[in-house]
Amino acid sequence: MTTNTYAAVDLGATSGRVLTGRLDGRRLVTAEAARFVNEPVRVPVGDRQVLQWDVLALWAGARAGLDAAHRASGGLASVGVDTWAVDHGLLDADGALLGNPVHYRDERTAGAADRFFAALPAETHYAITGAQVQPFNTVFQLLAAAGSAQLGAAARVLLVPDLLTAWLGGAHVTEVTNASTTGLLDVGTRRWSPRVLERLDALAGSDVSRLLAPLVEPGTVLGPVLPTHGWGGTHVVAVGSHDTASAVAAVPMADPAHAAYISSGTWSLVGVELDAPVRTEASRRANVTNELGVAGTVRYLKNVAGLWLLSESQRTWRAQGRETALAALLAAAADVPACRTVVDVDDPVLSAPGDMPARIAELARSSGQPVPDDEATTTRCILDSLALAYRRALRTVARLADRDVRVVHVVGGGARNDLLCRLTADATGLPVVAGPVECTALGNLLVQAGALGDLDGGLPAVREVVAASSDLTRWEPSGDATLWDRAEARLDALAGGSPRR
Ligand code: LFR
Repeated sequence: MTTNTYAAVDLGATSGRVLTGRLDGRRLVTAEAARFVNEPVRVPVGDRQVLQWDVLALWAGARAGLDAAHRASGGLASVGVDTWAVDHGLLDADGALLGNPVHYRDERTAGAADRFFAALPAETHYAITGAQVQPFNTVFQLLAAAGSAQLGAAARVLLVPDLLTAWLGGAHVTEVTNASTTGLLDVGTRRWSPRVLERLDALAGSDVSRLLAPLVEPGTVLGPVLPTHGWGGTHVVAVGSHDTASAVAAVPMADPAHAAYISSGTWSLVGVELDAPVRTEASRRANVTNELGVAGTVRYLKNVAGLWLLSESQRTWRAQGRETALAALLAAAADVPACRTVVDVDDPVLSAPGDMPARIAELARSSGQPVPDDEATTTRCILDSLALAYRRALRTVARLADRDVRVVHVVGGGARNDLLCRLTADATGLPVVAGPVECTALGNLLVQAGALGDLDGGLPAVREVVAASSDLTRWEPSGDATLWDRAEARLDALAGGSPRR
């Protein structure tokens, strides 16, 4: 038995946490050292209110958690950082951060993708990167920032987890799982794509690509923490720094060839694990992404809007002094008839922060469906619509990857949303295995254990440890999918008659 304690800094779009883990035989014993909110802030820049991450508050929360973890454990063996994808900070030549990372939900990238694809056809870009097109991909963010004083002054660009990793240990690197979300990486070679970089530089009118840091694979020990932190003996390890990569690494799939996962948090990432990317034209048209995973894998998945719709609704209701406790919302929603109203959860009107219940009501009204008008009907509409979106995404991914999916694993915060898990089983017609909730942090911790030589056996071993260390709940499908078939047909009809992918 090893006595090493690892610490995971895991930052999500609404909260951050520091978890410690220690192997006890084939089990991982975890403890929470800190949990803190992540509250993005709008700040005027010129005539715009730019939505930014409060990265210094996140750093302070992580630092305090690591201090506590260091004291409680008698010394941490290692630390690894994961966060959401695509966003980044710009540093000057001294290594000072030039400004807050801009939030991927900020509107500054409007039109950037079209400008980029006018210079490099979308087909060519996908054939290289295998990356889905989202308005916020790093490549479009950098293009949108072209000509800004900040980009002009920058000597380095670091993705958010790499920024915190640099503050912990000093090294400037970009970890590949997150790099694969930038739209700048060749997913086949796992290296930056010279062709894409050359186009970005030409369009931006400057040498943006010189800002990129060298790539590292997850599981690389980067070196000791900076002496100034006062945690002598602790190493910084590059983990799957994209939160979804850490989560997928830890999904307790016994047979990955016949399993799908839904990493269910602010987003729902619905996909399968592959050995090689799928970069067909059909895949591009369906906007399925090939993100890099831990241990040489590919995460072939679709981004579906997730519990963001519910958390934004709760934020709105809280401001109105109304009911927001999740248990109460789910209990009330369970009594509303299924699929009464379904909306396209990926409708762009739902992507920016704001009054989600009002926007959902408007989508229902304009499509001639019953209008959700209270907490119960709105929550039910969100959960039914999510389950329906999962069904479609799963079928698309399985078809394009030629996979026979027999079980769906739901991990992350959504794993404790019993109603959503049950609806997901019903809508997909597949058994759902729910848990663990803290899958991302577990994946982060166990990649560190592997990097330090405390856990052999790669991903199968990681998943065995997760299964042995977690309480998992199984949900069987009800067997009658008629309701969901009809709801899907209704949504297709609303989308203009053509079945959506
Ligand atoms: C989930 C996630 C998704 C990514 C989105 C934006 O937290 O990392 O994988 O597409 O956030 O970065």
